[in-house]
Amino acid sequence: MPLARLSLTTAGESHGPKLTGILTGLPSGLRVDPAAVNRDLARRQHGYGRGGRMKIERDEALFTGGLRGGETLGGPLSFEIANRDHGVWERVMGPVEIEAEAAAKRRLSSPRPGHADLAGGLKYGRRDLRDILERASARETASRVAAGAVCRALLLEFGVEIRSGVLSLGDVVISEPPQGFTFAELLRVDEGSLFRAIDLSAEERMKAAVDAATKSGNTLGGTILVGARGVPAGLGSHVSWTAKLDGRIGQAMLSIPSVKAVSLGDGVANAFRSGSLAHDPIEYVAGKGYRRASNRAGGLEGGITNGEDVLVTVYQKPISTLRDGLPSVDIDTREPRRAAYERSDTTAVPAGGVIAEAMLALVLADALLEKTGGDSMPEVKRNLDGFLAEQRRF
Ligand code: EPS
Repeated sequence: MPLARLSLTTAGESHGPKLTGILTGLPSGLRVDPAAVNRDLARRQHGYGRGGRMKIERDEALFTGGLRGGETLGGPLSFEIANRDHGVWERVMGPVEIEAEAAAKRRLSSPRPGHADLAGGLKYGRRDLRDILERASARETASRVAAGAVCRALLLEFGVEIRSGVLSLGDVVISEPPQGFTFAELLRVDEGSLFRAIDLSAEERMKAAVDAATKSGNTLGGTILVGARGVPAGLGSHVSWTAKLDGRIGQAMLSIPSVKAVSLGDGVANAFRSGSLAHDPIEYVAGKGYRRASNRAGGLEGGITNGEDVLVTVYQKPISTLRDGLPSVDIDTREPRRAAYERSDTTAVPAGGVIAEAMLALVLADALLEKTGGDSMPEVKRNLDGFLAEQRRF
């Protein structure tokens, strides 16, 4: 499991009445600003290449437990996000009652290659593959973004900031500067832009690529850099494989729908370099402490943060719902049949960055609280300050 102290449970189907999230393990006294949470939810909905659904939804988190007057109490934090689209799906997706005829019309019997449809149907014994689709849908990530926004608020109290930016979309790839991408590039991302790309000048080509894909019924993946700065050294641990923070970040990122690969720092590039060019020389700067001349490790060594910026690249495959359907089989006839098409997105890469930020916030907040302990924000702060003072004496 990637989480040591926090836990996040999400519930809800894509076209069900609502999404629900429960985040446990937070200290008391954390200020949660619903407007900030809703800003992240809106950022997730933003981005060129989404389908019709995003015009229907207006995601907002309604906090229902664990908060009083905008401050956490230390108990489970619960929230809900309504699915506006449920209005037209009620007869098909009612949690207690459905209408057989309406449900039969929306039944899915030819699974989409690349989606959970068939594997999930086989596992759960559900012959209406909608029973799998609805929960496997990336709609669920709205709950993660809301929980991530709360974790982001906690991290910000301790000077940790998280950002992301799109590095490539389809075959439009932003060229890497000689020193590699750094957190500085993430600070320049224009949140109002179409793709949240690291280089705004690439967006026109990205738009053309998305338009061409939409026109031909295709979909596009991409790569995203997500980073955190201000992360103290000493989060995570080398002592056992489950404690290693690089593994915990990897699991969190790979759990995002469509994310199929993760690189920590120059993780992928380093596999092609010799050792003398793959690591980060250690320096000591009086008054500042230990520093690195470069950050190829992406802020993680031996499963522990080293005080440099945490940098993670996530690789998103193209969405597996294609307008013309990929070759598949009808589970009723077992004859070849094109996969079913449901309204979907051409690309969700810009949203992927916001989701990756949320997952990084969740894992880093968890690792920070794991290190500090503490039931209240002042206690967490006192313990962190003590730990940082020890580091300065090291
Ligand atoms: C998704 C299919 C689309 C996306 C959805 C993820 O939904 P629909 O079938 O209702 O058009 O829009 O993403 C969201 C609803 C969201 O909030 O991100 C899928 O199959 O994964």
